[in-house]
Amino acid sequence: MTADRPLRIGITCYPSVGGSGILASELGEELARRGHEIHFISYEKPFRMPVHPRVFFHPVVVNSYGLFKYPDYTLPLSVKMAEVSRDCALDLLHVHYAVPHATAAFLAVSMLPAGARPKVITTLHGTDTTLLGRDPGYGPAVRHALEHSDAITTVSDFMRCETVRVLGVTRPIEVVHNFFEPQRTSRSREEVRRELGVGEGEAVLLHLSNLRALKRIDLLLAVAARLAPRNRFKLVILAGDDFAPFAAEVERLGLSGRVVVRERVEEIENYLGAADVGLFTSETESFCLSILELMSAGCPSVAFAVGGIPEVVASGETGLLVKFGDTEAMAAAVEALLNDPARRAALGENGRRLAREKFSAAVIVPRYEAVYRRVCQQR
Ligand code: GMT
Repeated sequence: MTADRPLRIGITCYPSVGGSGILASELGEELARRGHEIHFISYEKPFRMPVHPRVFFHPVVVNSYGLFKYPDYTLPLSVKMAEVSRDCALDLLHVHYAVPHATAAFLAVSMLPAGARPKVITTLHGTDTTLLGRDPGYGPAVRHALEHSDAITTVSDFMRCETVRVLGVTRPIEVVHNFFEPQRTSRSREEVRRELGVGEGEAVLLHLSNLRALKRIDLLLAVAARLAPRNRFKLVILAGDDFAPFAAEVERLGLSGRVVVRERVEEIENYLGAADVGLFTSETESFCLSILELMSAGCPSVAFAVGGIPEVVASGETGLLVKFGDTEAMAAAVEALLNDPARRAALGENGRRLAREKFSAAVIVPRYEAVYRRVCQQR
């Protein structure tokens, strides 16, 4: 019955700036373009939620009660998931990031009569396994929700192995890498560089992240502080959160004139197009969507070889990877690229090609559709 008709799909993700929410939003947009009906269910509209006649948003309202010290989101989310599933006859709920979305989906399905239950697909994005999975207060609940999902996917082979190792999940976990589809830029490279105050002969090192502790902004700034001469670069940070806590460290390292911050930027393509080298210092990443975003713009990145990053970056071919924590080696790798524009361009072009061939919507979205069709056919 669902062999090729458009599907009605509920998507739940964190709406704040973060790779999993961005991926879920872009997936919703691509699926809507392919004819499916998409229902986002979350406490706010996702950061990059598309505007499309087949895309709908269902807010989850969380009331606060004096009795509770901590407000609960899981129950109102599960009730909304059940309500939307029933009212919109959803075929499936695709939840991004397990905590608490997979548990809420499990509850939602249990609230519905047999025959009106959507299938549940859980996509693991990172710290739902690597951090919360290890937490005795969360791990068993994450494992339980995964064991009851109709399909589990994750964004890298690293994450698949970690999920098996940390949570002991026995169900098959399918690796569906992240994708990125760049939008057209609305400003030229020169205009953006002018806005950023980039001088003649200066290179733009670009970092994009939500600045959480594991992004190791301390190491990012330490690498920038090692680069010589100082007047050859601007470190541009597109921050998904408030950068103020790092201002003192910028000052202490004498980087005040070198670091340019833009917070919660929506049109990232303009900035991607203005970059010369991407710089990433995370201590772990399941994938690192930001590196892929830069690759799509033909810009190579330097990063630590952690987590799933080596699945995204072929070191020496599409970017450069160094051992975690070695800020000296990382600074040397950045300087090598700054000193050799031809190599930079070659790595960038290789990256752009790889992004298109391996990590584009045309390649990845049909893989999600195949998972959907498969679970919808299961009784
Ligand atoms: O798991 C997290 O820490 C949050 C999550 C997010 O929402 O940004 O990040 C993960 O998902 C992204 C999209 O799949 C990946 O590109 C990031 O590498 C991953 N972050 C971590 O693993 C730290």
